[in-house]
Amino acid sequence: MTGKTALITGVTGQDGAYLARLLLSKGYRVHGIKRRSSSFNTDRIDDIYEDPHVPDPHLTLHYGDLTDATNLIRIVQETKPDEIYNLAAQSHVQVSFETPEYTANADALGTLRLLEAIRILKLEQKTRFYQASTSELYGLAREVPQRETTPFYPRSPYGVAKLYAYWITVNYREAYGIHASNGILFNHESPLRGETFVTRKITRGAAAIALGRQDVLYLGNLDARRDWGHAAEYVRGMWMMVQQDEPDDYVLATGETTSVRQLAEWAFADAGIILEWRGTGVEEQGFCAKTGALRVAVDPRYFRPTEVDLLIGDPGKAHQKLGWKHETSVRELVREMVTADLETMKLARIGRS
Ligand code: NDP
Ligand code: GDR
Repeated sequence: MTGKTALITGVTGQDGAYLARLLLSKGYRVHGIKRRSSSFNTDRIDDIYEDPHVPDPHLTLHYGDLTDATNLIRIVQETKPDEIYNLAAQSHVQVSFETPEYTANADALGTLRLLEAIRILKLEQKTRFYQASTSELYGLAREVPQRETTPFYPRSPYGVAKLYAYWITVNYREAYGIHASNGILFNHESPLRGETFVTRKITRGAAAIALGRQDVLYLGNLDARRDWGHAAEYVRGMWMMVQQDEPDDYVLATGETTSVRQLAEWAFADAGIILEWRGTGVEEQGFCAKTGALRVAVDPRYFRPTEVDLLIGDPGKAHQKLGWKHETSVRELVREMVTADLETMKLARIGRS
């Protein structure tokens, strides 16, 4: 058991929930920053939540926001963490086209605020820093597969904000000697994935259609290809980066790429529906092979002003230097997510009856 203290921003998100569990299992005291919201936003961590009246809790939540520098400085001062994992972000690429300024404030300047907190509090030699960087930095990919040395060309306000966060992390490492690392993570998913990202939208949609709760699932670009892995394995990679003697930047990926169309086919098959595609482009539709009912349609509202067509990562450096490797295939991941969504929806029905 380590006896270390970690601070996780974005602890209520998909990765925050998996990382908090991992660190607790290793004996860390975990502090998490959660946002004030008008309804509960801690669903993903309710099972590890500890009553604040318990003396010396393992998990402590603090209200905070990446756009609030004084709040961040106070939390870092109070917790004096050995490790900070900066996972908080406005993380939806399409939403970043609607809220570009906020996305820059939270995702780019939020990272700067945390690094400055370390500097202001003179914790440069104590506190290690992990930055949640992303394959969206590659955008219009200049090399296939993408690796640590591939040039960046982001294609969204989200990607551009994360580009600043990437480089300010590198700069504070070089300028002030902070043990600061970037994990350039390709898409990673799980049953805890936010409902509006395409994998979860598809697995929930397939489950709801199979259970007769929904008729048609509307999607955007079916041709987009992503390198999808399992979130539980990727947070282990984050931790491994922070444990290295020297800080550095690493790609985490599976090295396999899959189209949105293929992912939908698998998810519907796992829910008991074989899809047959007809038409092309915005006219493309997916029908149930057995009944002929329309099940998937393209809605251009989900197209992005600038799209990232193809991502596939080369995790060779992480494999060599960290000993990290993905285990779950995208096919297994889809099955796990559909199974979980079917179970949740069936339970919700029992709860209502
Ligand atoms: P989620 O969207 O599931 O979680 C984001 C977290 O950030 C939530 O806890 C959210 O709070 C919090 N948050 C959002 N805005 C703020 C803010 N202004 N101040 C404080 N907290 C805020 O993302 P993931 O868990 O999937 O991703 C974690 C990180 O990794 C993100 O930075 C993302 O950009 C990055 N990333 C993710 C990848 C993926 O495939 N999942 C791949 C590469 C990078 P709330 O719950 O209240 O919304
Ligand atoms: P992404 O994930 O943009 O890669 O960012 P998302 O699941 O939103 O999109 C993946 C691809 O699917 C296409 N797509 C759709 N996307 C959504 N959300 N909804 C749809 O209906 C739909 N139809 C097709 C998209 O156009 C895109 O090409 C995720 C986030 O977790 C980021 O925070 C993270 O940095 C990157 O992964 C790596």
